[in-house]
Amino acid sequence: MAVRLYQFAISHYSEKARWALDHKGIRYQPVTLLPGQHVKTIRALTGKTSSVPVLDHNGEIIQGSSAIIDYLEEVFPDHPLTPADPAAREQALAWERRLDDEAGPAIRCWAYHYLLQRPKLVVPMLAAGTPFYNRILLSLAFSRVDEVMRDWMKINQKTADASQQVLETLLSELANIYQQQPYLVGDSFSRADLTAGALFAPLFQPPQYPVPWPKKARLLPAMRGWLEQWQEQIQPLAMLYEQHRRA
Ligand SMILES: N[C@@H](CCC(=O)N[C@@H](CS)C(=O)NCC(=O)O)C(=O)O
Repeated sequence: MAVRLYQFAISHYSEKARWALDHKGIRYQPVTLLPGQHVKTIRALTGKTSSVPVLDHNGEIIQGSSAIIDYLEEVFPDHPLTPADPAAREQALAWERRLDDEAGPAIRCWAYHYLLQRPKLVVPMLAAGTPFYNRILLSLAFSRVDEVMRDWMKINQKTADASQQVLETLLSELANIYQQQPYLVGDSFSRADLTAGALFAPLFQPPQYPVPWPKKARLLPAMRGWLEQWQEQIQPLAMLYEQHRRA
């Protein structure tokens, strides 16, 4: 039985899939691609869009973190991540959809806007898990990398500011819930919590996440300042990750 996960080390949607696989104790082989060079490989696999993560289970190809969790739940039902109760299930899926649609893109836009201004920090993160020469390649082509990434994901000061607003709303709401109860839905850990923990991980930079996180002191002051200001709301997510992220 072969399970492969096509991914970027840095991708927080890939982290969702990695966490779900680890939660279920499924052995898998990560296939870590370099952003940019991934397009050909992923399109050949899916025949569709080029986004990661993509799961290959004995030739069964599933693209997208949420579809991957659905598939794992069906084929590897042990250690479930979806509540059995129909109402709780709907609630967990609704949280996952909202976090996927709002938190994921906002964290990415906000973080890259600042990190792309620090090539020495972001290049090792983008190339993590791939052959060492990719760092050199990305460094040499950095101005083009910056241009393409900003263009592709519509990253600029205005969108970063709008993303920050989205994050503040979500972080306040999540912190408020986690202050009153241990999980977003019902009384056990579910895909809703997993999605929150994985997508927000770049804000608390857990050591298990397979990229070389930059030292706080080297971040742009605007990024560092905001992270410090929102530490209290970020903390419950960091704790959730620490408690539930099995290696
Ligand atoms: N909704 C998708 C989003 C995946 C996504 O946005 N992946 C990004 C990396 S974080 C990606 O692959 N971008 C490059 C591309 O689309 O070609 C999921 O949950 O998997």
